[in-house]
Amino acid sequence: MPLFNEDTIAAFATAPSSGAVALLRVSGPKSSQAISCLTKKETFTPRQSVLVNIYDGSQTLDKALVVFFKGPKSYSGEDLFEISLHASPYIKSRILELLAALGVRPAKAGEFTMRAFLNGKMDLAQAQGVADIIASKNKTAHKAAMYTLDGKLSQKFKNIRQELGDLLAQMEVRLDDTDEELPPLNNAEVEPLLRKIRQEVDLLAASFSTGKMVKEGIKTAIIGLPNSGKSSLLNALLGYDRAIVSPLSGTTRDTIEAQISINDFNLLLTDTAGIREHSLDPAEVEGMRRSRQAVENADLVIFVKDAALALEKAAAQTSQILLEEVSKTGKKIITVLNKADLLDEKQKTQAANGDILVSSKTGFGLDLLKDKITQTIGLGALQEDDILITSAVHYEALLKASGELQDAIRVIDELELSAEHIRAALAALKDLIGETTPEDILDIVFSKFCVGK
Ligand SMILES: Nc1nc2c(ncn2[C@@H]2O[C@H](COP(=O)(O)OP(=O)(O)OP(=O)(O)O)[C@@H](O)[C@H]2O)c(=O)[nH]1
Ligand SMILES: [Mg+2]
Repeated sequence: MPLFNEDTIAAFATAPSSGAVALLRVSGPKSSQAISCLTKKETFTPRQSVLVNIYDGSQTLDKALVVFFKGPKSYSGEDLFEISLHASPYIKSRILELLAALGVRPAKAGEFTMRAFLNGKMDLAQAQGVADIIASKNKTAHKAAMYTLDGKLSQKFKNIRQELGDLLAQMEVRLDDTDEELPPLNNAEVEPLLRKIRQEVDLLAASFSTGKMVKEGIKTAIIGLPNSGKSSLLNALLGYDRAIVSPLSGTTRDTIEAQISINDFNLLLTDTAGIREHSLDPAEVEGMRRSRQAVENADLVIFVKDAALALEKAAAQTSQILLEEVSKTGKKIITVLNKADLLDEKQKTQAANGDILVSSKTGFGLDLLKDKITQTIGLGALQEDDILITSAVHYEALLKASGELQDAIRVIDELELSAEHIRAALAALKDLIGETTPEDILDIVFSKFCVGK
């Protein structure tokens, strides 16, 4: 594949705002020339770190460590420099200006990795792994990303493609075989093979919902009647006072979001306004609308009941009606009986009824709740070598392949038609590792990267 352009690009690989040192990357055909101009040093030995002055005209702008990577043995596959500068906002903006004057333009998001892909340093699935590893916030997300980066996901895609390619080849020789010299394919063997391949594709596609939760976090809405202790539970899980708590019912109006890490997963918690049957206050009505919206958006609902009221028939019934409404969304729900500290042992057994007993006040039951969360969402059962799809581009390609395979099975008795669907399934699978990926898909993949990677 030819390199899509000849520009030389530069960008900081480190975060814009913090740190003592900033790492600048310069990649492309003019990089040696540009760095020589800035440093007044003619040549750089590849992979050797040297301390040099960076000049701004006759003035020294900074003392910097420079490492040169000669293409193709570099991250991008081109001549590439990594320059460690002092992270002064002035130095950082000035060096980009000096480079621009030498014909080096700022890099776009993901452009170094896009070049690495176009120069054959990695396939598209692995490039996705680069973005995922940078974004990984916990052990599980990190593991899934490392699998992708290591090429294990690519290998899986390639194995499926190989099997399908072999089968298609068999079909195609028979389509070309007008004299019918070859025995026809035995559909009693072809069909189970196609089904097996489709099952593998479907399994990978099905891992997307888990993969997405692992990567982005489990969206969890805290729902219940007013005053049940939703905001208190949010604060207790977080370990600090994020939301306002008060004995008055109807305290929370806006939804409040916060993140925590539990059992190696990320939880995106949303505290919501308590839902009651009637309210004349427009702000509260809007708050309740947002609570219901939070349920719609959630992967998981924590439904909070008030232990102080659990033994009162009318209150328990109101809570039950709301729970039934939430259940109708089909979302996964964990019911929690909060304020357990107000109950004696006998009342606890009476009231709990399958709910998880917690006290946001004392912290009682929170660990059990955390375990229940990972269990309910199915992440507790994740195996060591489970491969997870985390990219929407991969997911869609797999769905497309699965649909084509289904069609191929349906028309299995018509060799030509069936082969056509298998060809389409193969094309979708090729998109996954970027063998034939159209440019718009590449743009989607790489636009999600940070600048400097
Ligand atoms: N004893 C006891 N009191 C609690 C507990 N959790 C919350 N409370 C009290 O219950 C009252 C309501 O708590 P909030 O957390 O504001 O309840 P909420 O569900 O967020 O209420 P709204 O935002 O109005 O819907 C406050 O007075 C809390 O101190 C608990 O575990 N034990
Ligand atoms: Mg509240």
